[in-house]
Amino acid sequence: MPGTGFPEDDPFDFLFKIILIGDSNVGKTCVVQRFHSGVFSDKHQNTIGVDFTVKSLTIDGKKVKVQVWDTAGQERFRTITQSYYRSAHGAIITYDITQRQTFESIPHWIHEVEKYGAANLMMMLIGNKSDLVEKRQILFEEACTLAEKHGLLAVLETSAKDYCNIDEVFHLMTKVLIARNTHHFHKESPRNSFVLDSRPILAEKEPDKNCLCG
Ligand SMILES: Nc1nc2c(ncn2[C@@H]2O[C@H](COP(=O)(O)OP(=O)(O)O)[C@@H](O)[C@H]2O)c(=O)[nH]1
Ligand SMILES: [Mg+2]
Repeated sequence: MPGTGFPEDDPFDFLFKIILIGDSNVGKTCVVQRFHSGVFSDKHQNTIGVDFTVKSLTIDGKKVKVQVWDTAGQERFRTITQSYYRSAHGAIITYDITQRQTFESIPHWIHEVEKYGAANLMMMLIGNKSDLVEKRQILFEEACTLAEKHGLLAVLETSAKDYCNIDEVFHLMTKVLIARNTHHFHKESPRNSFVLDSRPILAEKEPDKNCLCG
């Protein structure tokens, strides 16, 4: 079964470091907690600096350790956060589908990754809180257009609350990182150069139906 774990002490084929970035309150900590332990907590706790969790997954027959770094979006932690971009393989840029200003910050976050991350760092966009349909301020198509413009890998709408598309985000990122490492892509390759047609992989379902748990 794809995505199942394996014993902690087993040898592994890959170790990937994935960072979550985005404005405060978009749900980064909840997304990471859901992925890591399957739980959702309603309480908002400010993330101080950077937290990390590790999860082992078996994807395409490969044993992968996924280190997820949850960052604080607040300006005052920015200097701590920047040093973590350097060794990351993937960045998940998160916005809240009910808060337009968090979507408008995305170019800023992309710029941060470009400035501080490795040249081939893989970027993905997630629109969290997809359960709050009635409060939606950003259409899925709008996010796809932005992702395409910046050459991001994919866009997925998630709900940490409803456990929707959470595992899919990490599985997709991991699959692509495995493919890239298997094909010996070099550090100096242009960003996301292996992506088919350099188009983002968009959800296969219709907008608003891209959540399987609706
Ligand atoms: N409705 C809804 N609320 C969420 C979701 N994810 C997070 N939240 C809430 O949004 C707030 C901020 O979440 P948090 O993970 O701390 O955001 P962070 O600052 O980006 O780490 C908390 O009150 C969460 O309960 C979600 O998918 N749906
Ligand atoms: Mg947080």
